[in-house]
Amino acid sequence: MSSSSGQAIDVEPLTLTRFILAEQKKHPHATGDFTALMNFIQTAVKAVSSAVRKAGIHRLFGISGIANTSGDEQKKLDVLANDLFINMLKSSYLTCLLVSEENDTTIVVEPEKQGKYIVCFDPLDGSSNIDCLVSIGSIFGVYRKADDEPVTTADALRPGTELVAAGYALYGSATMIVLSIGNGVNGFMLDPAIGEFILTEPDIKVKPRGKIYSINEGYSQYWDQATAKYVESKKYPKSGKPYGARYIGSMVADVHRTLVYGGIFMYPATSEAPKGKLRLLYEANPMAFLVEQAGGTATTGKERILELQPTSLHERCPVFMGSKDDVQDVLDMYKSFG
Ligand code: P6P
Repeated sequence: MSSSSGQAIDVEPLTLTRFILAEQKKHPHATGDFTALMNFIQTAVKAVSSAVRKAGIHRLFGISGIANTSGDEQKKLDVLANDLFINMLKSSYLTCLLVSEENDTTIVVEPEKQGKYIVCFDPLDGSSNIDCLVSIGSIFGVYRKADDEPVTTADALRPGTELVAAGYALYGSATMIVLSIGNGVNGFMLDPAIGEFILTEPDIKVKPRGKIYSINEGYSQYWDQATAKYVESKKYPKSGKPYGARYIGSMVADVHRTLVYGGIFMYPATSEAPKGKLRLLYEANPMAFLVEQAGGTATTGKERILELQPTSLHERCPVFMGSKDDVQDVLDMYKSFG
């Protein structure tokens, strides 16, 4: 079917909402709560996407941040994104506890609004890249409350193996949500014409081996021996061609490229940062969940990231994730060099 302008219009777009509803129908006992929760997350992402794309224009007119709904103050994008996620998640009546990169402590949802989900999220990861228009993103991981006890911080300090869903939004040349609800990974592109996320990357699988390594080589003097030896082996291989180097400095963009093209993304521990930089609850775990669901591997170099038992909300962990054969090479280096 074509519109009057001759552009083809899909009369049955497979939207993210339809996709999740179809998944829900496969589970007779499903309540529809997760479907509803994802709709609220979609709304937050659409609003953040709109704000991110306006940021440059607002700056052009001397507006440092973005006017919030009341228009009476201007907020920096990462604060605005945080408010959007918190407000959407709370107003869903489906969450009881939130952990945000922007908040030092947990956000306990008012008792009258509590539901069964716990969401750990980074509302705008890589926001330092906004001014140079590098892709940035939002990252989220969803747990189901494991008991009927009153909500405590312990409800969020759970290993990534207990995640029921994880995803990210990439605000790049287009806006995309990449999501897993535990049976594979799918990518949905935002169609601004209809304001819906459309399934464009079904069943994303990461290649067993890639040709790209991704790490901030500026810190190479601080790397441990295993990391240094691994990177050297990619640059000066005993046989075959060297790997290409790509590093965007925005985790969502670097991990998305790794999922699509294969290879390995690394943010290792260093002598300056013994646990690395990336946060376990709302960066490493959700991304590790997605990478494993796509057939890849995600490790600290010594342990499976999803099996780490968190002890604090904002703890960090070293990250090596991507193609399973490439990550195995890192694991072998740690076995040799400790
Ligand atoms: P560096 C962005 O600030 C971020 O948290 C991640 O998105 C990204 O992977 C990392 O930090 C980049 O850190 O030290 O290489 O600039």
